[in-house]
Amino acid sequence: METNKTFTMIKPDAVANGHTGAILDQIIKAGFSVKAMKLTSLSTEKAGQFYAIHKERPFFNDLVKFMTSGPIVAAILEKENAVEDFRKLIGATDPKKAEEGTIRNKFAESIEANAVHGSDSDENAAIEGSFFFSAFERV
Ligand code: 3AN
Repeated sequence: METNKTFTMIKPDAVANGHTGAILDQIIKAGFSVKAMKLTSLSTEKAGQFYAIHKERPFFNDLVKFMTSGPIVAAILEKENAVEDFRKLIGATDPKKAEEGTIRNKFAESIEANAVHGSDSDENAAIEGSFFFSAFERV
């Protein structure tokens, strides 16, 4: 299992509010390199699959609705200790609890519209990355 890659999405709130450039700048300045990236959008089916782990949670339907409400940017990022370092860079799920200077502290609107996703384990980083990108993708 690779420990040097993570997966992120810049969520519909942050893309719609024009924060894509500033968020990518903060990610790159923190030492991550972008290995793959695309501007895309999630279908209801795909968003449901991506967040299947939260299926029984009361916020699941709203989360799927939010994640399909507009374009997102999906990316695979590389850095030593990527998963843990990226979770530190984005801050807590609830932006009110996110540390000063973290991406969610600066750009998130609410616990749901919280600007960015970051994988929570090496295993999920690999699963989530392959959800959006294939290893030998070429145009
Ligand atoms: P994280 O994205 O910090 O790993 P998770 O995996 O617990 O957080 O939750 C996935 C997503 O579900 C969050 N990014 C957020 O958009 C949404 N979410 C989590 N908890 C809540 C909640 N209590 N109310 C509304 N949305 C939530």
